[in-house]
Amino acid sequence: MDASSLAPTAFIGIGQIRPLGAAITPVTPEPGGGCGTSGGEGKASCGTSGGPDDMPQEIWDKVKNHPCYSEEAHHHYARMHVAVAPACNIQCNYCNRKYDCSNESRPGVVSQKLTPEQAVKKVLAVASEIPQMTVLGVAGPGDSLANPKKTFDTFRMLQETAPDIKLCISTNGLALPALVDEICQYNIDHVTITINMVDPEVGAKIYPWIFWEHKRVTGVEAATILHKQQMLGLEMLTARGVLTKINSVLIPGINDEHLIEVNREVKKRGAFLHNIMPLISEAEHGTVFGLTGQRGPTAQELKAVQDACMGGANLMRHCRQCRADAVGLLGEDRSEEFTLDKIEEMEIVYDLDKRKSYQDKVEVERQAQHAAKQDALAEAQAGLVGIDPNMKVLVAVATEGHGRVNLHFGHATEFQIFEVSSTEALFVGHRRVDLYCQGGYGEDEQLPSIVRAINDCHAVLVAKIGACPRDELKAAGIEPVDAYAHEFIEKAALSWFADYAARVASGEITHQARGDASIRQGAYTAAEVAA
Ligand code: CLF
Ligand code: SF4
Repeated sequence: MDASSLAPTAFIGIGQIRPLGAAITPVTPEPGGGCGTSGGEGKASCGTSGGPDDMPQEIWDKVKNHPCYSEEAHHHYARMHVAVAPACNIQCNYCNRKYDCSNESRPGVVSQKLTPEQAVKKVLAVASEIPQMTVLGVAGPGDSLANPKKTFDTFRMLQETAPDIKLCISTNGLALPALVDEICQYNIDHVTITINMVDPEVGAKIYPWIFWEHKRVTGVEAATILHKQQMLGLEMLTARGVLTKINSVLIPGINDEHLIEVNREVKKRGAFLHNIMPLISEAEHGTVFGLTGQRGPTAQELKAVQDACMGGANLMRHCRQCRADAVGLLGEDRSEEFTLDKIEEMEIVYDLDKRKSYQDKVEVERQAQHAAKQDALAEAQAGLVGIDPNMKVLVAVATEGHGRVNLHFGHATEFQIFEVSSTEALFVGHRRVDLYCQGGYGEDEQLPSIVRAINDCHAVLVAKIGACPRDELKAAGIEPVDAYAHEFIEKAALSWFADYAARVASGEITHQARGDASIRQGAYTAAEVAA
């Protein structure tokens, strides 16, 4: 479907959604205890973009090198998942764990299931090869806490051998309250709970059944039990100072506006972050939603719900909806380098001192980048004086890291999206795309899908771009810009915006609203980026 042809009624307008605001009364978390890793005075009020000045030191220490809990950290630090938890105690209409594709990147997908012993060996292998891998997560392919022995055995063994690696789990929450003490015992500092509803009537449309007290429970009764367990588990973790992130899957027509209520309720209970993710739904995945034609949201529908939640629980917007065996920086997947066969042949040397000194270097580079970016931004902001403060546009950015516009259009497998105005360039998400440049030449068949993915953007900032995609983007109304190659992203975006606003003011161009964009649903192209 061409995103530009989507009916306007398909969009959720900001005005249609009740904004969150000052009316929210946060519940003061109970005093911390246990765990030995207390979060201090309740939760910090910053989002993933926060830094050391925005939160208590003990919270910053927990998030500063966790790529999911700190947006900035995800450019520098990697995570890995080990697929030790195959079973699940509920059924979600968007999940089918039988589907497996090595090119597919989405939750529940995995190539090899591991025993705890195999998992620990794999973690040590990755830790010795990727010293900036700081977090081990158990995120399926089933539910981490429906497999408590395998999950906790893995963490126990790993703690004994690699104490510097942070432990993280993701759960549907059904078994959470009963296992909070064990979570604290293993110093698991980060817990994600997937919460898609706080109203069991909504929940009954998402969860056909749960397995509870040795029997299958269905319908509203099942959703009621799940809801109570999720809320109780969240409150218990907050009381113990464990940082919690809430993942919510946005399912148009089922829980889209309802997620604002979810955001309000989880904030009340002390959630550190709220990650609203798009439903991925294709018939080929064999899920109930895929087979019944339930669509995922468009990019603007997702953004509208996220924007409406601003002011509530802080948002994560850089999630990549990882596989249950993902390895590497968010957005890259190196799991194929660490299959069991390959690990057998590797010389594994887990060297804590070497890892620490590497991470110290990463921190030095991070600080230098941060300082240079602040200088660049101050310079760019001088050019924004007098621009209509109500004018906001989205720009897509091709980057391979270091916070700069430094990637060829044809080499991008995703674009970062920034909302630019006269006051700031704000990261609001990313869009995965098919690789345009395949084996050294442009794949013109990919262009329409790339245009659809960034169709709500006014410009795309790249290090370089060929004549053909340049013309096609222009024809679609998206300005290809390579004038800011290797510049810091925010500075480039603001400088382009100042120039754009000047052209609008002079009458050279007319400012027009853009359309909507599609979110990539199927497997992504795993083709190698041409050298
Ligand atoms: Fe893994 Fe999740 Fe821990 Fe991160 S992922 S268990 S919190 S270490 Fe991160 Fe991946 Fe999004 Fe999850 S990008 S799907 S939010
Ligand atoms: Fe699948 Fe996770 Fe839902 Fe279980 S909780 S059915 S593993 S998505």
